[in-house]
Amino acid sequence: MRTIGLILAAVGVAVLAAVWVAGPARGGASTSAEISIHFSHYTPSEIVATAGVPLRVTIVNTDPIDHEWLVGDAAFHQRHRTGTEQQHGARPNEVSLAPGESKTTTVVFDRPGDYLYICHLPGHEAYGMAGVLKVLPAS
Ligand SMILES: [Cu+2]
Repeated sequence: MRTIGLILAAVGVAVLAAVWVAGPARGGASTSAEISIHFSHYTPSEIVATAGVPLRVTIVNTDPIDHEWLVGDAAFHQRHRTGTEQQHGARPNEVSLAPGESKTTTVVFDRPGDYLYICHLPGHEAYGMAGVLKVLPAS
């Protein structure tokens, strides 16, 4: 139990640090965020943006294996679950990361809603490699 407590404390510090780096703007929405990938999980697993406002995202892959950061709606993810595209990079909402690699992209969603970000490399989504980009209505 003591070990679990220490792990939870470490996760809490990481989440606080991530929130601080992201710099919440109005209504908890950000215009920039940093997402760390560690042990095939995204931290933070939730980021908030505003509809129509560009969000600059830096994804840091600290793992020694390839990962992806693909963000979009349900239909987008269904296509990628069955897709055969090995490398992404031509579209701002599709990022492939080599081991230890960091990349920055800028995405804009015009419609409010929840857009998942998922790694669709085999087994990664099932392992829990998913998060949500919440897009709030523009005020
Ligand atoms: Cu992955």
